[in-house]
Amino acid sequence: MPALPLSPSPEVAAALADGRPIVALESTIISHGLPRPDNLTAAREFEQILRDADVVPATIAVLDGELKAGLTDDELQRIAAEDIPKLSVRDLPVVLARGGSGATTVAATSWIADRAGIRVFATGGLGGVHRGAGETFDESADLTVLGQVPITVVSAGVKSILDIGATLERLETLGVVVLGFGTDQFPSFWLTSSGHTLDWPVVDAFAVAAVMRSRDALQLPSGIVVANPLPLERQLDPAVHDAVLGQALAEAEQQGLSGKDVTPFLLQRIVELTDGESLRVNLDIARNNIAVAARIARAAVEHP
Ligand code: PSU
Ligand code: MN
Repeated sequence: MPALPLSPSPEVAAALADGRPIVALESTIISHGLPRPDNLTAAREFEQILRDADVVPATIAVLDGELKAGLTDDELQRIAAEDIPKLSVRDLPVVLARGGSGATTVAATSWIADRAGIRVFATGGLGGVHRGAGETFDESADLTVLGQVPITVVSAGVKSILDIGATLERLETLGVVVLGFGTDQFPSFWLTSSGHTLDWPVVDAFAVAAVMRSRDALQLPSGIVVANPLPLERQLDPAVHDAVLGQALAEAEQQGLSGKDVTPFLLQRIVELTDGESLRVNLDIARNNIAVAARIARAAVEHP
C-alpha cells in the first residue's frame, strides 16, 4: 500500500507517543463557518482552550498535498485565508494526488483524525440531512463517515437550517451512537433543544469514555456523537432565530444554491441578519464543545 502523507505536528506526535490527551479540531469551521477576521482569532482561541486544560490541540487540514494534524500559526493563517477550498472525504484523494490544500469538514477531519490515532474531536455543529433532501438527496457525508469511523465528536447537534428529525433517523440507520451530555434533549445548535428527545443521556465525561470502551470492545466501526447544548440562558433568542431562519432559507432557494455552497451561505446570511448575535452564540457553542471534548479526552486517557 502506498504510504499515507500524514504528518502530525511535533507536539501531536509527542502526545501520541506518550498517550497524552489530544482533541482534533476541524478547519472548515474556520475557513467557511466563521466570518473573517474573527475566524483566525477563533482558531487560535480554540487551541488555547485545550492547552489551558492540558490537552494537545490537533487542528486538521490538508496543506500542499499533506494531511496535517496540528498546525503552526502560519498554517492556521492559511486556513483562515479567503481562497481555501472546503474538502469532504471524497475530495481527499484528488487533492492529495495534486499536492493541493484545503480545509476539512467534519467528515474529512474525522477520517484523518482516526488515521492519526486521535479519538476525540470537537466541532460546532454537524452537517446533516438538508430540508428537501427527499428531492435533492443533499445529505452531508458527515453522517456516513461517522458511521464508518470510531471517533467521538462533541457538537451542539445540527443547525435548524437542516431537517433535524431526518438527520437523527439517518444517524440511527448508520449505527452512530448519540449521547446527550447532561440532557435528554437533542440541541439545534443555536437553541438548547430541537424538541427531539434522546434515548441516552450521560452524566459526565467518564460516562462517555465508558461508552467508547464498550464500543471498542464490540469492535463497532462507528462513531459517537456527544450532543452538548448551550444552557438556556446562553441560547439565541428563539423569536430572532425563527425569523432569520425563514428568510435565509428563502434567499438560498431564490438564488438557486445547491451542494456544498448551501451551508456556508446560510451561516453567513444568518450572521448578517442577526447583526452578529448568531456569531456570538456560534463561538460560545464551539468553546463549550471544546471544553467538554477536553474532559472526554482526559477521561479516555485515564481509563483506556
Ligand atoms: N454546520 C455548522 N457549521 C459548520 C459546518 C456545518 O453549524 O461550519 C461545516 C462543517 O465543516 C461540516 C460541513 O462538516 O459544514 C458540512 O457541509 P456539507 O453540508 O456540505 O457536508
Ligand atoms: Mn451537501
